[in-house]
Amino acid sequence: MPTQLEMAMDTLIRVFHRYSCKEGDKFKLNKGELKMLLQRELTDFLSCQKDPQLVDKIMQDLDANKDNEVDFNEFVVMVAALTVACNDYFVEQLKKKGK
Ligand SMILES: [Ca+2]
Ligand SMILES: [Ca+2]
Repeated sequence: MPTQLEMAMDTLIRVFHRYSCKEGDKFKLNKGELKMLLQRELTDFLSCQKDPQLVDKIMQDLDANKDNEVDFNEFVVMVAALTVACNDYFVEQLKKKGK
């Protein structure tokens, strides 16, 4: 039986490849694939952002090696940053409850 953390890691890999294999390079997300992933997998995160340029901005931010594609390393950086933000919120709520 895999642990929860192992399953979470496995899920990250599977989600990335589900979108990256649709067009062009199977191991990288182009802008269309990234947009689809964000819309379907980060729906809440995206729906509270009204900026129509958001996907372009995220793409630019994530694309560390400037090849106009997001590889798995670059994708994981985004997930880690979002997870840190969620944890900050979670800790804040716990602290409020504790008082
Ligand atoms: Ca691709
Ligand atoms: Ca890249």
